[in-house]
Order: sequence, then C-alpha cells, then structure tokens
Amino acid sequence: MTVYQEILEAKESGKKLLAVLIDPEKIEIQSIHSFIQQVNQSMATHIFVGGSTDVHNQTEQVVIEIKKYTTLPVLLFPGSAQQVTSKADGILFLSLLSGRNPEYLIEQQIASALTVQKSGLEVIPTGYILIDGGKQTSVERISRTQPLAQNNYELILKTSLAGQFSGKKLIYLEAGSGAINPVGVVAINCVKSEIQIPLIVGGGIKNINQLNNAYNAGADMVVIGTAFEKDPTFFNELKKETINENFR
Ligand code: 1GP
Repeated sequence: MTVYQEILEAKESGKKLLAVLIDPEKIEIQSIHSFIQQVNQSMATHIFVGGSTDVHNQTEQVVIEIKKYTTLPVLLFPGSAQQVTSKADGILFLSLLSGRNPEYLIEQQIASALTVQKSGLEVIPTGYILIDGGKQTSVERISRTQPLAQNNYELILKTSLAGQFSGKKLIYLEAGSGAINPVGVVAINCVKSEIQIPLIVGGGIKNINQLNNAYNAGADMVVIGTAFEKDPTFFNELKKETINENFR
C-alpha cells in the first residue's frame, strides 16, 4: 500500500495521524537516534523532513540517519528544489496556493521535476495554504507571500477547493513553524466540511489541547515540529495508546 493510500484509509476510518516535523537545519546528526526513539514510542504515524532553507544541504544525511531507526514513513516536506533525496519514502509536492509568487507556485516544482522523477519517491501533490499565525514566519519571509487572514474563511475555503479541483491529493493548512496562533478551529472546520481529500494542519501546535482541537475540528493529520524541538518530554504526553482513545 502506498503512503497516500494509508492516509486515505485513516481518513475513512477516523484514525487520527500525527507527523513529527524534523528540520535538517535544527537537528544534530548525533541526536537523531535518541530523538527517533522517542518518536517511535509516541503516537506519531509519520515523519516529515524539511524546512524553509537547508543551507548546509543536510536533508539526505538526516533522512538516512532517521531511516536507520524507524519504520514510520518518512516524507519530504521541502522548502525548495534542493531538498529532494531518493532516500525518503515520499514527497509532499507542495504548491503555495495562498501566495502569488510563481517561484513557489510552479518554478521550484519545475526545477525539481527531473530529480523527483528519477528518485522513485512517491509523489503526493499537496495544496499548501499559509494562514496568519500571529507573527511573520519563515515561510512568509522566504516565499515573500502574504498569509491568508485567520478569519477570512471564504478565501481559505475557496483556496482549498481550488487546490482539490486542480488535482491536489492533500490540503495543508499551515500557520507557519513556531506560529503564535495555530490555525483556528473554524477555519479547519470550514475546509473539512467541504473538501473530500485529507486535511493536514500544522504550525504553532504546542500542547495536547491544541492538538485535540485540531483533530476535533477535522484535521486528519496534524504536524508538530517546534514543540518537540523545544521540549522532547512532550512526547511522553503523546504515547501510542492515547491516539485513538482520545482523538476520535
Ligand atoms: C511547520 O506545520 C509545521 O511547517 C510545524 O509547525 O514547528 O510550529 O510545530 P511547528
């Protein structure tokens, strides 16, 4: 079964998914082993690897190290065409649909296309929608695009539907890494009630209540990065058995 088929199945059965985001610029190779041990003991179902930049070109090395210690699917979540490696299981082939910068709508995608083709990676077309998280995040800075306002539900919904109608297989509502405010429950619910494809929500989720809120509002998968980087004991609150008892 492909990674995408598993995500679809989880959506259909109501099983909630959690992706741990590892930013290659923020993790030391030597600490990956112990970090992944904690991931393995948690309710995490996926590992995403990526960041807005990877100036030291560490993505491949980080993916190789992660794969030594886990059987969870590792998906690239690339900030640019440089962050593609065949060592992962798949790639979220992102288009920044909330912005109007052609660089992140199609140019980076063209720049990466042959590498992706040769890589054998499972490609998952993903509509990526940046929503105001209360501060300027690196996605906004690097992409030079404006996020959508949290309460502009109509625009968030129209953008999500346009993504689905253009063939995206996932919609990702992103408040930006380290956001002050995660994507709000009303926005999540508006999108969830109208789209048919799985919905990912990430950015600024720091505790179990916010995680629960995102799931209850309709997120099929939640992505958490910064909260684990800052405090790996957060994994202890998210043990394997908690996922489907609390989050159905
Ligand atoms: C960022 O959605 C992810 O792209 C995760 O955000 O680092 O704030 O958890 P955080």
